[in-house]
Amino acid sequence: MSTTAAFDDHRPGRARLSAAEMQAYRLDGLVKPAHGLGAAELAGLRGLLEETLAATPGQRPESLVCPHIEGMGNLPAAITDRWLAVCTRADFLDLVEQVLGPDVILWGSQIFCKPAGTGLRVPWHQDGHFWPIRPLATCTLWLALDDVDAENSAMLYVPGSQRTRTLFPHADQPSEESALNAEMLPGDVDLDRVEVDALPAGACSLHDVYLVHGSEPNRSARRRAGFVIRYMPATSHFDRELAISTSPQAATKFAERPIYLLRGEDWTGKTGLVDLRDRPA
Ligand SMILES: O=C(O)CCC(=O)C(=O)O
Repeated sequence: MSTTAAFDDHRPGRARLSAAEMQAYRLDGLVKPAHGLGAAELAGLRGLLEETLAATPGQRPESLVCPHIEGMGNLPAAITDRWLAVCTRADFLDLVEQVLGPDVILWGSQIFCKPAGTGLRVPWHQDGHFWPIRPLATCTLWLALDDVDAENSAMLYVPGSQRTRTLFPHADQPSEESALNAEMLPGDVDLDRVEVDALPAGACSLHDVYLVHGSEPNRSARRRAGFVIRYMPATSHFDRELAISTSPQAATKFAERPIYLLRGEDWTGKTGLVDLRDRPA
């Protein structure tokens, strides 16, 4: 497994999506920015992942929800603070600000670590089916902690499937073999147009809340680990009353979890935000 990042060490200053990257996000619903982690940062995060897995015995590693929040999954602050620092990185916020606008909320994160040979399937879905955000809007940053490709079950997606800005029906299908408890109907997934979100370790992709995506079980001999960070614009409301269950394996605790304002202003005033705008990068 490679531990060599494909990028130079992160430099201070703003990270930018190029015009072509912005266009790809608008057209395809997913973009792989040229910006990524340096080798030392990647090594640190992979160590943090190992500590997190060691601290959560008995939990499926595809479904470690919100490791940035103390107490979620019984994680200690010594671990959660470091995941929170990843979620609040200035360069990541610079990237998502370009697609969400200047008012940025951190409302969730998840480790999707599929062990070699045993990783669960992530059924075809649109994120927005599961999430109590109104108006519906979120940009997910998927950060590769291993090299991920078709062989070790990288995320699959249908480019352009986000463009209708509608949610397709999802059928309830709770299963111990699956990381989510609902799946889109087969006729609504255009399998002829599927692409692979292949990324070298340290790289990330950004995807839209309406994008059709999923992933297969990991049948390879290589682990497939990613850390996903969920950002929404503070012009939307995270409605804690609309809490629904997303996963057979994980407690999402939508009603009580801390949700953080990271940049700009809270325009709805209804979510109940923790102000982290002054947190040092
Ligand atoms: O990592 C995966 O396989 C799925 C991730 C996903 O569904 C998401 O980030 O929204």
